Amino acid sequence: NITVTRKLVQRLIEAQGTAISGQQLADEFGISRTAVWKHIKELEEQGYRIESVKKKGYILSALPDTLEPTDIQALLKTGRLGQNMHFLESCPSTQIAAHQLAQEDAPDGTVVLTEEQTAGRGRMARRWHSAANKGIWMSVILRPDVPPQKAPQFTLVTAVAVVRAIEQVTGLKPEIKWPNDILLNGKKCTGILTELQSDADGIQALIIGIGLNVNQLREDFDPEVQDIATSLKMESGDDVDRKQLVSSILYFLEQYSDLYIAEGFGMLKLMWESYSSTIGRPVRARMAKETLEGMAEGITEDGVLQLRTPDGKLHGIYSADIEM
Ligand code: BT5
Repeated sequence: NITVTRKLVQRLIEAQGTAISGQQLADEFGISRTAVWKHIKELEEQGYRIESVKKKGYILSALPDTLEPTDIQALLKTGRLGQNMHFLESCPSTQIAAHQLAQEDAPDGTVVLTEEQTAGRGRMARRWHSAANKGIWMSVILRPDVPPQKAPQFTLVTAVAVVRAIEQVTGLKPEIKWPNDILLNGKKCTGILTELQSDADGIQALIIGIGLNVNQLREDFDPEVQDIATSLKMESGDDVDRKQLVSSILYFLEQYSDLYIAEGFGMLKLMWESYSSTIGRPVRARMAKETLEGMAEGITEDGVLQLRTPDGKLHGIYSADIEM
């Protein structure tokens, strides 16, 4: 049930900067050239920048800063991820919405996106601050055919995908802090939360939550995180196109999760380690019952952090907060 206006945008996005004449668009959509022109005007009012080049036609030169799903889908280069996309103007948490959809049999690759979360969450019931209209607050439903013990690595696979997408879209060079943080200049720009729906038959669904600070300024952050958080805009000095970023994250996430499922963690472990700020450094790992200090030597094939304490013992860390 997509309107002509939306289809027109998709057509202009797919043209990738080459002009399409009003006549051609009129023919394709079975409407008059005047009607095409009216749709173009309407789109300009919505914030789309469209140049009309004499004798050539229309070129789309900029998209408005919205998360319009049909625009994102026109940018997508995936087979499955994001092909089914739910957009919510505001919601408590995209994780909650995605869990619900997964129970209702939403297909592998379903994405939930929102402009604002009123109860965004991190690990262990911590809060995730999600300023309205400034970030990417997204959950992806995957239904991989792997045993439950292979689930935790999806957090690491997702971290690599998000780093690659940030690099591709902004040129920034993020680092990964084990297990689920992405940092720029030592401050957190992304958190990842992987949750599981499983039963006796194994994994029913993975719900991968990604919170990415994109266009916030310092004052847009809650005082609680102002000193530890950063955004892509704060680091690059530019506004960043959230639609491109979503499309790029989904592209890399599909590539890397398929690679992980087909060939195991080997390749991705190497990539993860190359982006890691944790490995090869002295760290403090705060866990529920104890705190250990030592050298982070690497991660295992299972994604477990290997920490060597001064007494020479090697400890496998499954879950912790890392301080450096
Ligand atoms: C995380 O937890 O980093 C996982 C965050 C996942 C958020 C996404 S958004 C879409 C989806 N829907 C949800 O409801 N959640 C997911 P954790 O490692 O526990 O870190 C939480 C800590 O990060 C908090 O205690 C704060 O210190 C800090 N924090 C909160 N909001 C932040 C922000 N916007 N930027 C940077 N740090 C933040």
